[in-house]
Amino acid sequence: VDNGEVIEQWLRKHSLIYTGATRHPLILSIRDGTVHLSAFKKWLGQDYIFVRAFVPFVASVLIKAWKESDDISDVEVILKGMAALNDEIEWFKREAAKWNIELSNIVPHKTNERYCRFLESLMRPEVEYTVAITALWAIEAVYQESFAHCLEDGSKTPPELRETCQRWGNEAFGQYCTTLRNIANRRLERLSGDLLTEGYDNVLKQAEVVFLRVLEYEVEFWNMSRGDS
Ligand code: HMH
Repeated sequence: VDNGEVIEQWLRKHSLIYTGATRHPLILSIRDGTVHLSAFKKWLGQDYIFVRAFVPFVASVLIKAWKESDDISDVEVILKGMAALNDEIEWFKREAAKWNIELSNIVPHKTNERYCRFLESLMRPEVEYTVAITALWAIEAVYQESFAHCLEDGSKTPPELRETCQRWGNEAFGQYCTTLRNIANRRLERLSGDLLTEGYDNVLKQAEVVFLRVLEYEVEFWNMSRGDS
């Protein structure tokens, strides 16, 4: 039986945790304008640290794409993502200055450290490209869906936070996430069909577990910014 693409199946199966990550109370508070600016500032400082660790992770996915991918255009997609991260780091610096946040003084929160260590574990060469690209898609998709929600009609996002929401909620970033999902689906689909590949089932399971781990870390990351942990 064909139940559609692998990621769409996962999104149905794990819809509760997915919604938990993409419709977190912090995001809902930005959307309805009740967000505490202290929570936003805490998020900004911690996310700058996260993004700095995210760059080498994306570089590791790029290397895997170059070595393992069946489609040469994957490398270009990931390279564009890396180029965008270059702008993103500069944006964080400008945004932090606006809010009087001294980035060099930010101490990484335990939750952030755990998430960064998880990224580092995914950088190991033994981690398959399929698993790594699934993680990359999930990490980007959570931010895209979360911040796009804050820009929908009827949202009361404070004007000074709209630029932040635009950064991940814009159309082009949405397109990038769709492309990553298509790549991940293509790889996962190949595994599903390839019953003869030793450990095929294993890689599929690993990718699903990594997807769930990302969602858990994303929920914890939002929680941390609200000051729940
Ligand atoms: C915690 N997840 C976190 N930070 C980000 N900047 C993204 C995802 C998307 O890039």
